[in-house]
Amino acid sequence: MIAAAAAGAALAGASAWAAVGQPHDRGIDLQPPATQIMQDVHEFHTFILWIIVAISVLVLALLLWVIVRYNRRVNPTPRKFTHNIAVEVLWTVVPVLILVAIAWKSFPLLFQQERIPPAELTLKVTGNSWRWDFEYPDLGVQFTSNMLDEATARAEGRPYLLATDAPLYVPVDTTVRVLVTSNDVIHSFAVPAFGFKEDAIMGRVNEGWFNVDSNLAPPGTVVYGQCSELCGVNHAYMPVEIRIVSREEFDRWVEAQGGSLAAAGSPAQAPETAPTTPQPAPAGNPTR
Ligand SMILES: [Cu+2]
Repeated sequence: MIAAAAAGAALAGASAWAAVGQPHDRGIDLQPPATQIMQDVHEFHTFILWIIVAISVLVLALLLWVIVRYNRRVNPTPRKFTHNIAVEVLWTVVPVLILVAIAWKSFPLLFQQERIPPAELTLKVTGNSWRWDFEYPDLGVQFTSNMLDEATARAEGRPYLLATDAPLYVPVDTTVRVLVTSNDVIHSFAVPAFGFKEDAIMGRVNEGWFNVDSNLAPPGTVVYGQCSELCGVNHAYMPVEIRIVSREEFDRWVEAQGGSLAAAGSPAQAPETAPTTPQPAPAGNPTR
């Protein structure tokens, strides 16, 4: 699907970046995944979809059966019994089994999302009314990302309401720990292709992580996200644009931003070494 998006972008002559997470004609279903987590979310979604289809078909069949077989004309004198042990056991046990099956699939996924693996890179995201501030604290990179105005977006062939004047660069196959907070009201940093959504709350730091899989989203892919918490009048105008790049290109970008790769944890400096030393838990975050 990403390849198709790449072809689409190339045909449109839009940009060298293959866009994901952008509306398109006859679009249905979730966005193409860029991380293994989102790949698993896709599979879980398919699993749940088949359960829903089976239940809907069963209920529809039962309704039709009752309508046809037990209406007043066909069945003028109904029987008066009120209990049937077999049916009662069945309609209790079967839903329990369905719920167990859903839990068996969903809980591991939830734990995987919430348990942050040793990270090579830390990204701090701060929500503002109405823009995002991004920071790689270990690399000395810090910048503000505003939505691209309509004229510029149209001129550059980039999606208005999704493109930004300062995209965030993220290296492939790198575990990135994300700290999310806010300067004012509650925002939510959401990147569907990453399977990532975390509330940005003032005075608190929420944590999450992602690792872009180069098999799912090769360097040159751009993914889009948005604020997913109704945060005020310009809520719809604080998009997220993330460019997925190789580690080499990421290093060049860091240097162009005035950052330093000398800091520990840089993927270019220490790809083989142990992950960065664990940092103390963010203050004021008692729930995690
Ligand atoms: Cu917001």
